[in-house]
Amino acid sequence: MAELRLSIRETMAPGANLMERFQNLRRLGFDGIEITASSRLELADEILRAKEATGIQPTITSAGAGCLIDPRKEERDLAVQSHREAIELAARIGAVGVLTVPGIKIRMQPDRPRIPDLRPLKSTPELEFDLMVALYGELADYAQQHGVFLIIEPLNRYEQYFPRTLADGIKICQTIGSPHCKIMADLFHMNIEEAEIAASLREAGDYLANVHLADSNRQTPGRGHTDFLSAFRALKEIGYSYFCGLECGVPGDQEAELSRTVKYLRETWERA
Ligand code: LER
Ligand code: MN
Repeated sequence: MAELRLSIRETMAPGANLMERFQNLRRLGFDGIEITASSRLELADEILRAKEATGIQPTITSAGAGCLIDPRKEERDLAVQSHREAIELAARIGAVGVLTVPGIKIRMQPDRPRIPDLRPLKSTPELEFDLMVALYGELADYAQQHGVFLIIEPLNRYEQYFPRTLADGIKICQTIGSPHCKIMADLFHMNIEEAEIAASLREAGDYLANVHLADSNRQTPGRGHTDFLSAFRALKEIGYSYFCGLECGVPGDQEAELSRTVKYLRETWERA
C-alpha cells in the first residue's frame, strides 16, 4: 500500500530562506513543499538547489497576479500569464502542477467588480463558468505540453462562490475534457461544504492531484473533529499517490507541533 507523501505550504515551513525551509522540513519528516511565495520563474535554480541538497520535493506552484473571471480583460490576461509562468516553473522544478483558485479574489476582495448579470442572455455565474472553461481549457493544453497538471481548488462559500465542492471542480474538468485538468481536496473547506468527506474523495477518484490537510477548526490535524482515518481510507481505496499538504494554523511551539502532527498523520495513514 502506498506511503503517505506529506508536504506543507512554503510559508508554514520554519526557516529564513528556501534552503533553510527545505532542510528543516527534511529534519521534521516531510517529503514535499508547496511553492507559494517563491512561485517565480527566476527562483527556479534556487528551488532546484534546495531540492537537490535535501530531497524535499516541490509539489505544486501557485499562480499569482490577475483574476481569470474578472470582467476586465487586462485582469484576465494577467491571470493567464501568471498561470502560464507557474506551469513553466512546475515543469522546471518537477512539481505535479499549478494550484489554482479561480474565484477567491472575486469573493474576498470587496472592491473587485463582478461580471454583470446579462440575463436573458446569461447570468453572472453562467458567464463565470464559461470563462473558467474557456481559459482553463487553454491552460490545460499548455500544462499538457509541459507534462504537468492544472489543479483547481474548490473553497468554502465564504471564500469562493464556485467551485465549492469537489463535484463542482469535476464539472469544470469534465466540460473541458482534458486529462491535464485536475482538482484538489482541502479537508477544511470540505468539512464545511461536503455531506461526507470520505464519500466525496472516493467519487473524485482520479481527478484528485493534491490534498490540503487541516482539522475542522483549521488547526493542525488532531486538534479538531475531522475524521482523518476515514478520509485516509478513502484515499487509499482510490489509490491516491500524490501529496497531502499541511495548510493550517500551528499553535504553540512550531517545530514541536509540526513533529507531533507528522507523527499523528503517519500513524493515522498506517492504520487506515
Ligand atoms: C484558501 O483558503 C486555500 O485553501 C488555499 O489553498 C488557496 O490557495
Ligand atoms: Mn487549501
